[in-house]
Amino acid sequence: MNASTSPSLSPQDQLKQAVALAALAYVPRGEIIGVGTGSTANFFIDGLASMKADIPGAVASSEATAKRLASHGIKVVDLNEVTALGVYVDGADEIDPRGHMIKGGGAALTREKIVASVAAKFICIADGSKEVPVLGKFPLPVEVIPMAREAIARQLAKLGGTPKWREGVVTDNGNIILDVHGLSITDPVATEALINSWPGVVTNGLFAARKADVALIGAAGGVKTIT
Ligand code: ABF
Repeated sequence: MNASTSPSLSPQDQLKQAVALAALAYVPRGEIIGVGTGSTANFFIDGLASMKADIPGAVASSEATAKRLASHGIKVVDLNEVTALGVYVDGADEIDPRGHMIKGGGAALTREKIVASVAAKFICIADGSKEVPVLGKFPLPVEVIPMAREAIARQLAKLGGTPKWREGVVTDNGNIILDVHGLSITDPVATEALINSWPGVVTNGLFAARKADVALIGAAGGVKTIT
């Protein structure tokens, strides 16, 4: 356990908190930053509160993140009001040794990808359970315009996976999520581009064309940095 993590947390949450706090070192003073979504990102937001005087504000990747930032008194800035973000800090569902990721377990993948695309650096924060040699054990989320749900599901099945509609979930953008089970994604850049090319797909959870520049991975021995 890192000296600054909370002993009352579960071991996995301690790892999440350790990487989240380590990411604070990458926050450029005086610059607006991008902030992701999820339990690891929440630890980052809570840590960011201690340096809120050092940043003019943050762009949120979800309504939930915007609320949490605001609850700490951190100014939430619309992406349309900024031309650059020093860093984007976010968790992942899986990350491979090259920094390619699957994201979107929290259904915020599209906004996450948009905010990440504007940032100079992507800092991925994840506990060690997220590290995999090949992406795909975690079902790949795909955000789809509702009327295209079955058409896209048929296309995804042709890739060899089993798409399942995440029923009851509507994204912040009013769309649905298909989770593709059973893929082994050996070429994440090509797979990301292919799925995104189908009409009706808003985006998919592969973050490969824009991968992590720095990954902070939490393990029992401490925080491992992969660049
Ligand atoms: C976001 O939160 C998502 O892209 C990813 O699905 C998830 C990771 O969640 P957690 O940090 O709770 O494991 O980053």
